[in-house]
Amino acid sequence: APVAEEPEQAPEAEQAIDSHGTPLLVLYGSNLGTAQGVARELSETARFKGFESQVAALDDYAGNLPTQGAVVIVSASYNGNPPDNAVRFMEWLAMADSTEGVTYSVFGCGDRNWATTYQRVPSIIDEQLSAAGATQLIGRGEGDASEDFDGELEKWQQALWPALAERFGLDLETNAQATNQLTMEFISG
Ligand code: FMN
Repeated sequence: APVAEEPEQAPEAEQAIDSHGTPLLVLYGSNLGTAQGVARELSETARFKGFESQVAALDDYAGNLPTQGAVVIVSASYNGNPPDNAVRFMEWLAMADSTEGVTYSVFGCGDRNWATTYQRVPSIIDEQLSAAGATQLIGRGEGDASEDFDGELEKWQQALWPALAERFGLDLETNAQATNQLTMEFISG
């Protein structure tokens, strides 16, 4: 009998804090691996912060977005069109009745060299999710491959984690600081 494919797992990250187990699904639309790589890193960070996190392609969750926890979406655009593994998702989303109960945030991987369609797919995903009733956790992030992509990703993450902490009543910062404190005491001791 065919075996159901397991969702991709980020490598087990060492946990800095106790697991609270809040689900964080990280979905990507990616042809060349940039958005997929960002998604994996985000999921690893999430595990480190005690989330129960999985990574998958957008198409694996067309019509099937979870309402438990949060969904983070990272996508590229190709001449304004979705990457190959986000085509079905975009088709579903354009017709979706309701995405109520879904809490999400989008980070777009783009390149301003494609001026007229810069960030086209991530902006459509963001708009359509919201229009169908989903709750936007924080504003969309925009990484520009021709500019400071990593800086933009960092800035967006600096808003993402505190927003998740607030939404789900988590104590991520205090725990992270406690860990830093311990590390410092260890080093100086
Ligand atoms: N970026 C945009 O913002 N809008 C576009 O329309 C767009 N079209 C692209 C077309 C081609 C053929 C290529 C190679 C890149 C394009 N880009 C565009 C940039 C990619 O979306 C960006 O490099 C992204 O990080 C690639 O992600 P991936 O490696 O996950 O596929």
